[in-house]
Amino acid sequence: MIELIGVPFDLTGKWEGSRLGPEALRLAGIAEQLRAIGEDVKDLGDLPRYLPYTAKDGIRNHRALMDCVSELKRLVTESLEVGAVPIVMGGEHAISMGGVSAAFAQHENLALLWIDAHADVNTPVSSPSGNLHGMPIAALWGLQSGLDGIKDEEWKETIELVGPRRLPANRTAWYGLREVDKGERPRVIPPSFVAAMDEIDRHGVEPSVNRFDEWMRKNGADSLWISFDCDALDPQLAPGTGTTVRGGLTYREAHLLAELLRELLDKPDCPYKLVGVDLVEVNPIRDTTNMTALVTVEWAASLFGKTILGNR
Ligand SMILES: [Mn+2]
Repeated sequence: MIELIGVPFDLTGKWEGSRLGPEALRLAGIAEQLRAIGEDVKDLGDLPRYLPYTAKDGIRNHRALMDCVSELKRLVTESLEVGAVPIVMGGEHAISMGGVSAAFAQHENLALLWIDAHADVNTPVSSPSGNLHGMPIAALWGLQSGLDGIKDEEWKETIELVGPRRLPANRTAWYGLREVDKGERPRVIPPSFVAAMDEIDRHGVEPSVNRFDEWMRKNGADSLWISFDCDALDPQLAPGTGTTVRGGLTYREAHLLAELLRELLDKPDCPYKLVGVDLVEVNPIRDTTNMTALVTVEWAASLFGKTILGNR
């Protein structure tokens, strides 16, 4: 069973508007599309809205994010405990801390596949903007803030909330990267899996997905959380998102990626299973005719087994 969890949170990025993302994904037919391929889908509704608040000299809207992530972690934990596969509908990518940390608490050998134009592994000191939405992987890794005072205290609280385990680098995979900040670059290296757009341009989607499978097997991962930021897609295809970067995945590349991931997961000898998914950063305020939510829903349907001939 799939459980949909809406997280209308958009207070730590550059633009507000992705709080409308969960509703846009519903109107794009996420439940119907997944039911059409035989999935049992339950929509748990949305988390509450959290009010913006920034402590003096603190990280912008830190409290709101902590309250949101803490509640999401609780809901995803419950979802996993009843044997469901949660799909967390954002909202900003910072919320992924909630689902990933809940899954990691139950699956010690979890790997995270981060499909995104951005690495989102900034710390408060390395981030050019200071926006929390670019820091979720640094929090999951338990990196230090590099700052003093209230910002350091807030960052320590963040790390504690997503702990006590620290996601290891060799269970972190990036796919579709094309805008990595200078301070992030020393972190986006092996033993993590990295498939940046230039590799996908040169060799294509299939070899990179096969390399991902080899990496998963080598590192002994037995479970997988897929965190899909719609800005991994090319902005011509998915303009409705906060931080667009040209040169992203085409429609066909993205679907091939989803279909190949499904094929890997369905192999009888596959040692890892899909435990949860984020679909984040859909921002209808910046979109045209809900096309970004539509393409995100279609992508999710491919990930869960929709094929052209329907012969999964
Ligand atoms: Mn992201």
